[in-house]
Amino acid sequence: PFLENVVQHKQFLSGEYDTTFIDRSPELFVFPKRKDRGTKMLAYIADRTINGFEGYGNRKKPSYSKPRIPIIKHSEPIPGGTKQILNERGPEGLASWLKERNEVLLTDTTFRDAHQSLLATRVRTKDLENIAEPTARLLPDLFSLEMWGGATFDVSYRFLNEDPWERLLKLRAKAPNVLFQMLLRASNAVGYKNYPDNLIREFVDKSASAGIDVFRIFDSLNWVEGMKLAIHSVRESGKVAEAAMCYTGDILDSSRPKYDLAYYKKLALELQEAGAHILGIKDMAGLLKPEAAYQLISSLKETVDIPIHLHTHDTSGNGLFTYAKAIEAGVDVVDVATGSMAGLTSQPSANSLYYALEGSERKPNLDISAYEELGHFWEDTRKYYQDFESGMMAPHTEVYEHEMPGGQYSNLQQQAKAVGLGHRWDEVKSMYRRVNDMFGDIVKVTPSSKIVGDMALYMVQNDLNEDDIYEKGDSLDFPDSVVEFFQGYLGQPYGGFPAELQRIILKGREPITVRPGELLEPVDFNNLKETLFHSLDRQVTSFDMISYALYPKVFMDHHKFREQYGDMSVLDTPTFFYGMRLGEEIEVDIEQGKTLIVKLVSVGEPQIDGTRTVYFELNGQPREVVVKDEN
Ligand code: 3PY
Ligand code: ZN
Repeated sequence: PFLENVVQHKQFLSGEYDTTFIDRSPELFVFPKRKDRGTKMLAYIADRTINGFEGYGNRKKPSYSKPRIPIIKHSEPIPGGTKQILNERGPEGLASWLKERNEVLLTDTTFRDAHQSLLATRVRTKDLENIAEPTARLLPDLFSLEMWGGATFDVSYRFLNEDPWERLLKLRAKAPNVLFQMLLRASNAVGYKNYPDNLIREFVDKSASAGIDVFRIFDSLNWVEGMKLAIHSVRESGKVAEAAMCYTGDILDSSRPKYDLAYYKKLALELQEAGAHILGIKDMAGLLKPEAAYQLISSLKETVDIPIHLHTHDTSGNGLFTYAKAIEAGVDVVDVATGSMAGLTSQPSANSLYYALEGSERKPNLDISAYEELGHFWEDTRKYYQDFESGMMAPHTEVYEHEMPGGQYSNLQQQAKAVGLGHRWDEVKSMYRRVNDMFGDIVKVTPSSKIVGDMALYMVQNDLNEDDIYEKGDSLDFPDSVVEFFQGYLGQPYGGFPAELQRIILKGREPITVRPGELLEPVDFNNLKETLFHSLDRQVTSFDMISYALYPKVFMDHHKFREQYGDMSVLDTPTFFYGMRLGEEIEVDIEQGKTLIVKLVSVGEPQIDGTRTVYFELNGQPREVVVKDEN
């Protein structure tokens, strides 16, 4: 409620982050009466203790040592950083400042892409909050912290039952000095389909006022037409528009000329023309080979005037070599992750890059021992999420063949297992590549990558090969996502759709060629507010409205969860996932200055109605909770 109140406050909405208004505004502390928070929380803990975390069964709670947090002096002022440069000079000023740097700058992705790619996006706000201030104090020279967007938005609600807007506000309060960066899927926002234009504008506007400074905007087909609205909205909000082109194919492979150097040069110019402050190169699968990076960056440096920011994934093990060549060619910023959250499907390690650039005049400004200390925190915290690790143990060069994005690999593998194709995973991977070729060799990144994955699974599951699709296609029911893609609802792929396959898949439906946003009804926010007010039974924030408009069911499920259990983001991560061990005692800070002490005393035998009674002590008082044993 405190955050809800703050977020509604006119001084907060004005975008000024002078937080003294909090102290001056007693109305912020008037909260709606809470029903017994302790009882709700015990119900959640009891359920996890008996039934485990959804989809993972009731595994015994492991013992963890407390993550090591670097010791910092909270009383000292937080050193200034790029956020202050943006505030003082504006986005163009920041871009010029960037271009003048001799050293390479770094974006740390640990709070977003690193865990999206290694731990299925499951890292919780509580853990991020624990390390946000040390990160801000110890790494003030970062260009930015990528900490929001991409899959984090829906996964927060869907699997972690937390509000992503609260994450943003809480982290911003702890890290006021480094630019906050998010990944925005242009007209797909943080979802998997195109949304109405006014929703995109509203999303950008509110994300900017809640604390995002740099928006990395990409379109899953590199369709610039689909990116312009998002770029303009970011410019309107006074923030930094980093328009990114997704790197696909291989500019070194002359037998595959579709995505050659000329293609990227033209695209870069179009993005600059569309208003980009920074040009992003989003190598989402890690396909950019070192020599290709050298050639690409060198020629883009001659093509555009804006700074260039490179993103890659280390899946093949060549990430650092690619960065070394890109840095030699003059790239301005690269994306890295804290050492213990780096490598494999994540970003290359910041620490390794630092040492690799020893002796180079482009070596980044950073306190390497501080980075190592932050790495200790992540090394310890990563253990909480061991059930979400992908199982990849070593560099995986097959990525150059299948071209699957870092964030998709483990996801599609899970999907394959879910439909009984776990043992045919190798076939799924090669089918993924064949589907790409059938679709005309397209850019594969969320959500276009999901469509290629859906089609590959469909073909393997139904034992169909390429010829079958052309011969029997008229009688096949293709996955909805594939049909919508061929209808043009995600935009237009470079080079167009393959006509014969489009005819087979659409079966007489008319495809569109305009921007999908032009055809979508705008969201009626007034109406939405009214509807939500009745179903939430509380004041409705702009954040609620946006989230509901993007993900109605996911948002309402989250609301129901909160009604039932309260805000469980206050629990420590092991308790959130596993509940408690017999005899264990934990402390839960449910709000500033209010701590509950919970002890699990005993668990009763199952009853004939399938329930068990779980016995706790809450602040020393006995409490019982009855839960259904789902085992
Ligand atoms: C996302 O859109 O979530 C991505 O990380 C794409 O690479
Ligand atoms: Zn990525």
